Amino acid sequence: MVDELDFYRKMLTIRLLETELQKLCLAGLAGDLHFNKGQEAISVGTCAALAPEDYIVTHHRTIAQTYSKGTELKPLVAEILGRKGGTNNGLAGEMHFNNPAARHLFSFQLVGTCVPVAAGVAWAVKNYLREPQIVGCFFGDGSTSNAQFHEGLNIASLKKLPLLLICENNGLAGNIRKATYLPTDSVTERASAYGIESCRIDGNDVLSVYKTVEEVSRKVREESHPYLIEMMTTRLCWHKQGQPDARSDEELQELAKLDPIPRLGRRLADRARERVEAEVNQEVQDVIRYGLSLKYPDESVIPQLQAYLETMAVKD
Ligand SMILES: Cc1ncc(C[n+]2csc(CCOP(=O)(O)OP(=O)(O)O)c2C)c(N)n1
Ligand SMILES: [Mg+2]
Repeated sequence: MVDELDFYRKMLTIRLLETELQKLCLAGLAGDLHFNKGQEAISVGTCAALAPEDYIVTHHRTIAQTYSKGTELKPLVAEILGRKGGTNNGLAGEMHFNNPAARHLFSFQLVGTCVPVAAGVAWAVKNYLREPQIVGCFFGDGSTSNAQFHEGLNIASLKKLPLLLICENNGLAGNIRKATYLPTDSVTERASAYGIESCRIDGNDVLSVYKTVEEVSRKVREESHPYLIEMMTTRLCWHKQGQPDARSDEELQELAKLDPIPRLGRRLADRARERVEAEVNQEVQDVIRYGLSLKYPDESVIPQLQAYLETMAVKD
């Protein structure tokens, strides 16, 4: 259901959370994180349109997706800070994060790897579990120049897998610009080469993201085939915290005009918007304080890890 205030709350939560986490990175209290500033509409709109039982697989820029898919803030922040109480006991961190309870199955540091793995999950959902769920896979435009992207699309097309491919096209791979890695005008052309239907939308408009994913995911579910949505977006932050931006301040100021959060905020009544802003601000401050109060993991997490790995084993 379209709930503009809820979309605003979620996008703002991601923005303020990442702002606080960045301060911790710069103070040496958190690792080398990848943030989503400017790209929040993609994960919030997509995950709101997916069913809660649908699965997601993500790339390295993953905080927004996992929060949008339903991971609670406390275990999320604990994990990002490498503490006990994190979804993965503080051992996975941002880029190897997963939370099966929210159906976020994997995230990958290696660019492109998420695509064939998501195709494998979609194969298992369709042919092994025989469930009606679909798999959403989030990846960047840079990863479409990686061999694994092509392998994943090839098999997804041949096997007619229920795979929704979400390309977050920010026109950058790290600090490198599109002309260096993307020889086609669009990523949709790459999907066409594999006979995969696709469309291109404004990924900074959360309402358009939601509506498109709602329509397309129905097709993917009912007709069982892959579909690629190229979501055009703007990263308004550094690629990662150890690597300051190669773009000029002027360019970033120009791009900030496309920020999805004030864009949605202008549609809301002032009082409701201000109330949400105050609540989110408080919630983020509280959860950061909570995260910093937690202990780092020790060897006591090993039996828990072993028990977890056993639950992952395929039983016939
Ligand atoms: C296989 C592999 N090669 C190189 C890297 C280094 N690397 C990390 S992020 C990145 C850029 C990825 O660009 P894109 O997929 O567009 O995602 P974005 O960072 O723009 O969200 C690269 C090359 C990596 N992580 N994995
Ligand atoms: Mg990119």
